[in-house]
Amino acid sequence: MDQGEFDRHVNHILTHGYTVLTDMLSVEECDKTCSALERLAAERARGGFECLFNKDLVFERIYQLPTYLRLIRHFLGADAILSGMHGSRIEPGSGGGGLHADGELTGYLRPRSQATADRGKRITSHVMSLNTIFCLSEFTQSNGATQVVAGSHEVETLDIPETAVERAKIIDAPKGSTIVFNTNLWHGSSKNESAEFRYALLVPWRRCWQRGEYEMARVVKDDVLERAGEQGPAIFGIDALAPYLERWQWDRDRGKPLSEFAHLHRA
Ligand SMILES: O=C(O)CCC(=O)C(=O)O
Repeated sequence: MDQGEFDRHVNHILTHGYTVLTDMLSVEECDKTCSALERLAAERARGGFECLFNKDLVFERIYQLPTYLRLIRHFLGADAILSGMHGSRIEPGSGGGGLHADGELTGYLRPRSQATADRGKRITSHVMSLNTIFCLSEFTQSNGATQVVAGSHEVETLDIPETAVERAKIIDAPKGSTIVFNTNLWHGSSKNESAEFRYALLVPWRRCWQRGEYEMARVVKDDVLERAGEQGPAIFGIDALAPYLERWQWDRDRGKPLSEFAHLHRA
């Protein structure tokens, strides 16, 4: 992607709160990823659709897409961390459950984490986190595609903006596209009125100093981290892991005790 196009995506996120990157995955990669989700669907109730990078090689592709990573890091810094990787399969007749902004569970919008001094206001001066949706199906007006309220990322108050529901627009996106949005943006799936499943991957990112939805440095399997190569430690927040020993006993780059304190390692 040339600089001009990259800048257009950056500006679209700044102004509207989201952008759509096309051709992130090929049709063949989308189909393989959907098949992997189908294999995992039987275990869905027991977390089969969570932390997918640990579950099949096809999911490891996601954080190896250079343009995608460049955009994430443009907003969240070079050490941005992966906060989750969830599967989504919206059945015919489902979806459209309502609009929300992300970060209520473990992010900075967590209701219990609001301080009186915040005066009910969100952080809008900086992008604190991004969510990304990989469209494994084509996203259309009628198959459960994501809907967004453009510009709502700038609303400071915590409550849903008054006209959000009327202003929400469903995003059309070709199969293999990625929707990237500021997690302050009000959004949600729409109703799937088609006869097919709508498949997607939901892949949120945060600043390295925020807590992720999972402690990725501990969740990621050793072989997955190794295959992630030199980007792996940043993506999985290895050096962001808070030490459980004193600083002089801790190897920050490896997220483990220094070798002379290996006997203090906690699994
Ligand atoms: O599945 C979708 O289209 C929306 C997903 C969503 O709302 C989220 O990841 O927070």
